[in-house]
Amino acid sequence: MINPNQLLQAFHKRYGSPATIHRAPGRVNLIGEHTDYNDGFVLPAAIEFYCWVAAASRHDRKLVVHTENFDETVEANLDSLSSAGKNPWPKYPLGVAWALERAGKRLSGANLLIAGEVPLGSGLSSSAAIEVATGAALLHSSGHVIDRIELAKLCQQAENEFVGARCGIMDQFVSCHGRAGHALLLDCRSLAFELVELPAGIQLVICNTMVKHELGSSEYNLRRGECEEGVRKLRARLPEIRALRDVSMAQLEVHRRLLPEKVFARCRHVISENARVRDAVQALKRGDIRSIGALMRDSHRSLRDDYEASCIELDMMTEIAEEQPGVVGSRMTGGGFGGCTVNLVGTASVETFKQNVAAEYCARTGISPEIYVSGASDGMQRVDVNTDRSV
Ligand code: GAF
Repeated sequence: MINPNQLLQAFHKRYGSPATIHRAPGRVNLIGEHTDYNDGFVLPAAIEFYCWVAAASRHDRKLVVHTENFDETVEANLDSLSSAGKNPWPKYPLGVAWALERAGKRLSGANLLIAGEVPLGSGLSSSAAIEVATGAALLHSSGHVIDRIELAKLCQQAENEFVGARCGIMDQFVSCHGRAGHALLLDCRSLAFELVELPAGIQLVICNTMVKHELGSSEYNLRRGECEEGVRKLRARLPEIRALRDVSMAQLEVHRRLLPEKVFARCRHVISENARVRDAVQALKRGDIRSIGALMRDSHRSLRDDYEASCIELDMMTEIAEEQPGVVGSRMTGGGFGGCTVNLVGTASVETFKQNVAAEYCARTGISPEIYVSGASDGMQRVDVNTDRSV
């Protein structure tokens, strides 16, 4: 856990001035996978792992960004921001500055010190966390009021157009709007959202497979393309639809012959997953833990078989989890092709769950997993070190 006082000291040592700190969390998605870019529904929660950004404005148009994670510094001019270059991490903070400026938020130059604690490349949205924390820091140090919905959208634009990853809005949105103890139901078309309280006596346990299959980002873009193809082809008979969000399972079945088999399966995942998100919210509201577990299991199967976004390690991790006492449900979380599973586990069983899953996964794969227990946390905040409060 990063200590904000130490971060301020490190900032002072590096840049010789005081600073303001913002932090933004990573996320875990309970259910609703690969639905955000189909105008659908998602149910993520922000987690207690953050990206921290200490910042102070400068009198010129220069950005100096140092990351503690790689012990590297980049410098850029706000008038000539470019995404060229092989090093991936600077594209996130610079991309956010680019998107903010393009949206008419005139920024002053700034010195930034970034320290991220969201495990990198594990599907827990370390990228959304750095984007949102940097965006908030830059807006604040330039004297702008922060509108969280606009910030989420601009961070997504940065990732889509500057970094070059075609992600949806889920990760940036929950990093801005998460609430402690709650999951967030988001309508990715209207951006209307509702906070849904998580049940007492249940913990979020995140199991990191420690693998990341390199095909991940290209497969992600392929899946998006297949969903778009599905909409295009279905429109021949359903001209009113704009996205898979608008198609019912009955309509998909009726028009099945319009679609290549794989595209049909991708559409079936998205349409059934949207229904599962709504069912999961109802189940949460009535405290129906068993139904939530069943929905998580169905979600994983659908991602594995219809969407083909899982991998051997994720399947194994969920299988092992399902064998443990006290587990409510288990599924892959995030984009897939490696990364983490999300598990709901009864509080009394968490320690045994962690030990058993780690031992069994290691025995089967030779890989030691990391297992994190996290409450659902608040979204982006400014951290007031003097009063030790978040504002
Ligand atoms: C990644 C993306 F960034 C999200 O927008 C979402 O599509 C997710 O994969 C899959 O649900 O995290």
